[in-house]
Amino acid sequence: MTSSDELQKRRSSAVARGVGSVINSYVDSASGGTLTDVDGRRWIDFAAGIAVTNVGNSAPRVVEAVRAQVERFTHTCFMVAPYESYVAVCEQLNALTPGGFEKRSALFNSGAEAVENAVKVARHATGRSAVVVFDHAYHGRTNLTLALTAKNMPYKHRFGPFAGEVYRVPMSYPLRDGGLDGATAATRAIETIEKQVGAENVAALLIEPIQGEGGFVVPAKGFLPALRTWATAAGAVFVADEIQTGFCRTGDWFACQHEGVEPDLVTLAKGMAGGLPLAAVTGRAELMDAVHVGGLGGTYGGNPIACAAALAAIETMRELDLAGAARRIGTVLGDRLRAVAARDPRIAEVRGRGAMLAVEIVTPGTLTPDPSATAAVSAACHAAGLLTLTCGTYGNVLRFLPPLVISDDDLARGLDILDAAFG
Ligand code: PLZ
Repeated sequence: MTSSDELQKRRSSAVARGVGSVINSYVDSASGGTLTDVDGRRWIDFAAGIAVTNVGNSAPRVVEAVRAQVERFTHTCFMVAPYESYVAVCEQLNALTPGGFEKRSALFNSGAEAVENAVKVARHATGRSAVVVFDHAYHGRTNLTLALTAKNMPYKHRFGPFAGEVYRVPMSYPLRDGGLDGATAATRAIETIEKQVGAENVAALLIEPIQGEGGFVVPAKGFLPALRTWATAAGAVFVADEIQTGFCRTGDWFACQHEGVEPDLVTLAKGMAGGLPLAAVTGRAELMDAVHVGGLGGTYGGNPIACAAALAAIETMRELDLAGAARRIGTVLGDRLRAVAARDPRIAEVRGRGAMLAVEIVTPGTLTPDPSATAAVSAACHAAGLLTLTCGTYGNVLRFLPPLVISDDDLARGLDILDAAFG
């Protein structure tokens, strides 16, 4: 088999430099909680392809469903000749997402495309244009979603000008806002909106219930409910971006459920289809159905193979109670991280929920971010065969997103590597 070194050489003269990779090893195969590279090395997976393979890689039901579908038909375009699985995925999403009200869904290919479409729906339904987003937010890499994303490097740098009518307001970030309670942090955000945008101009308030790329920032309790209440009063559409938090990751089907928040629209992707590209906007029927026939779509959105995979992945999550699995993983992982934090003063905070946990790394005794220590710990994990990811506005957050089907054994071995990587 071609080695990773050889592939890396071929890559540098074939693949655009702008597309990066976390590791230089090339994957040969992957299953529940592990990857095997072309050099024969086994990796423990604490990344799940950035919270995608919640049901594991090549999950048995997903493989079977994809195989059956690929033999029946591969693509007709739902806008040309519709098929059942698209409808069935929408039915599942309408039933699973928070809120007992009547819902509709539309399917797309990527998270960014789902976010773009949530903004289209909110603007169309309200007749307003402003979109409110938060500090540290991440919503994608297309032009509109780059405007919604907060961080310059590497996402936005020299890619402007960006779409207009996007307004950024302060997030609740307990470690870095002096521990503001949720209600106070919400008041701060709302005052900014009312002063700088005007409540009556807001089409959508868009928020990740736990921020992903921005650093696994968990807002203080009460922050999301207060914003939800404000959006209702203002006639603005409350959009929860559950692209990274969704599908059992945080120990519930969706992170909003933790505080009983019912968004008007939810954006979904990643975990929903066991690794196949599929995304969705799900929400209030009167908003979704406000758009004229033909106003939403795309060639591949809701591709039949991806829909078959999603139905199988959702069935797997139900059958194996992967929300429960995420809570169990969170307990084991959290206990270990807190034990490491107790002896290592570089860890300012252990945070997250369920199987979406992280540590924020600083210069001891301060809140000064230490991205180089973060990169060094991550590199030590990689050297020992544990795939970890970093994130955060300051690049100083080490995050853990194991597949929810990871075995106790692999989880324990991964944690031993992680523990040792802190020295
Ligand atoms: N919204 C909350 O987490 C994708 C990005 C990786 P796409 N996060 C991983 C990278 O560096 O490109 C994400 C997300 C949230 C939207 C998105 C965008 O989803 O499927 O990557 O377009």
